[in-house]
Amino acid sequence: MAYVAIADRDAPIHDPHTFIEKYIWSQDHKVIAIQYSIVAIFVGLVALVLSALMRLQLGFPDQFHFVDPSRYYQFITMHGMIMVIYLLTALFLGGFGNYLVPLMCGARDMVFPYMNMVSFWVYLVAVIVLLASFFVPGGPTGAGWTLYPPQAVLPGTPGAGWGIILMLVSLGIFIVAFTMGGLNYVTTILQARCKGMTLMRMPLSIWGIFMATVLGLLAFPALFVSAIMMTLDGTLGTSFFMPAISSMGADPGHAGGSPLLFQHLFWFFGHPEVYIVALPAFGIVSDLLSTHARKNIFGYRMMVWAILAIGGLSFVVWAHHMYVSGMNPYFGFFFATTTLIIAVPTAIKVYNWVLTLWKGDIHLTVPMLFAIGFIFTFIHGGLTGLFLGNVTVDLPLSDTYFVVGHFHMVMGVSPILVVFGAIYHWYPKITGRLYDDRLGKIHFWLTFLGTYAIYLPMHYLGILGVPRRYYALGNTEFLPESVHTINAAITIAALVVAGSVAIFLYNMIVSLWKGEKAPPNPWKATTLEWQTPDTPPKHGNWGPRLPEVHRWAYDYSVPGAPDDFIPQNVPVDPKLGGGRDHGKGHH
Ligand code: HEM
Ligand SMILES: [Cu+2]
Repeated sequence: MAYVAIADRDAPIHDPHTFIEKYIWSQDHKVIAIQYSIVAIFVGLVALVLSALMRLQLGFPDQFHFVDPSRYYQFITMHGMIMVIYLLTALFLGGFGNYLVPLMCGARDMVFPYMNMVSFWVYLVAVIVLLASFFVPGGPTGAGWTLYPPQAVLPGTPGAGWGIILMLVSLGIFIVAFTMGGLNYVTTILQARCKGMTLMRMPLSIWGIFMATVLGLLAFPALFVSAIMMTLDGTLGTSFFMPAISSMGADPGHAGGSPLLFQHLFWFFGHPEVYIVALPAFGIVSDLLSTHARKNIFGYRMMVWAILAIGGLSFVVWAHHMYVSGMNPYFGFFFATTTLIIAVPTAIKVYNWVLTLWKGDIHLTVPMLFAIGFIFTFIHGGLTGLFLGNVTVDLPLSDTYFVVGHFHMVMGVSPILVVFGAIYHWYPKITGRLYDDRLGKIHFWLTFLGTYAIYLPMHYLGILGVPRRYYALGNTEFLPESVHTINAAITIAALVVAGSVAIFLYNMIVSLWKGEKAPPNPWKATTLEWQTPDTPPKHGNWGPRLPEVHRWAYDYSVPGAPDDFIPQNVPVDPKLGGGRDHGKGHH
């Protein structure tokens, strides 16, 4: 018998019997999480290959003639969109969200398991529609991941026929899938936590996933309507975004639309999207740091409020992406101010991560290495964000490689490091096997050092004036010769990093069979997912009885306790310390 918990009550749920019900049309959040992750990682590898092709062109412009200007635009667009939406958003929420929410909250499954299953299959359709655009006449859209009209739908832009329509349709389908999943995560977190799991006892991973999902539910609709409106502009000749314009000597028949309206709608979604990716990473990295430093997270309450504050503020900064659009200077002043205010809760989080490590019993495990790597890359990406957030500094840097360096550091590499750390951290629970530690460490060092070799020089290129989205620089007069040498070096580093992904995949796949059997709680962690009766957990997660929670998620190294960790479901012994509880004061 399997159960679903609504609040503290157990009720029977759909019990699968056949192979197909268990692993294909599965309603088990853990299977759905793995399905989401595999598809996201697969499509992410496509984006990685595209970036390697672009880098080959940029590093050795005379050797690789198969990347012509049109292809280059198409590759940029598909690479950017896939990385942000179809890899990172899908992996953090559809993957980790699905796996962790019920387990960390002490629930048997999501509240709406059937809708959860449909969410994955709709996501798969979105990915197929997206990838189909590689095979249609004209190929995928080359409008840039920002899809700005009017060029996105005008002939002359690669993929202006089929490509852009498939992109917009795919995004629409993705948003439907996300909404079905997202309503599940939010409802499950609010309604299906086990007894004793107060909001202020939830692990920060759950807080991050929760807030990111709320942001998604509020931000994606802006993209959804823009996708519909632009599809109509492109197919039926409406003029929501298309102004009166002549294109290649002809009149495409549009009048009165506003391209700027699209930019506002896009970035009203686009900026919170950065935090849809970042907040789950913030939450997860907090738990990794605490667990592997054997110390409670520093300033738990502050961390929760910072997540909420960052999420709220992320809706009032969007026009910092539009400083060069000719906006009223007062408007720019407002958005620069809000942007800089976001730095405050963000900096608080960084200080708290560092203070969590302070005097900790730091174990340099593979997940910990990735978590510490994240602190570095996030600080560096965040600092250049302060530059770009100021209108006057942004104007000359806009659309240069400084921007490419900044956003890859802060929302490309940083979340990816957390993704890797999280996969290494939860792999023993998900698969029941241990991976090869040495390969994991090699993977870390190649990725971490390679990342800096790729992105640090890009800031310098940008200050020299190397423009973004150019497929070749030619013999541009104002750029010194060193630019070409640097570009070649960046490409070599990028190929090394891309190659190191093979080590990761090899380790993850081969360890499924060759890896040692994992103990149920190899990291001696406190959170509930490590306390399941089976490893990997079975459908329904908890056997006959739901867990009951007695303490927060961070009872590491409690003075006087026999072990250096006390799981959340261990009752509080009044003679011992621990059991700190931010929701209701002490016991
Ligand atoms: C080794 C890994 C990666 C490499 C080598 C790489 C390389 C590149 C290159 C060469 C460009 C085009 C730059 C230009 O000409 O303007 C680009 C753009 C971009 N990348 Fe990456 N990238 C990597 C990982 C990522 C990740 C993880 C993300 C996730 C956020 C990401 C997001 C983007 C975005 C949003 C764009 C902008 C696309 C546009 O301008 O429309 N990249 N990347
Ligand atoms: Cu932004």
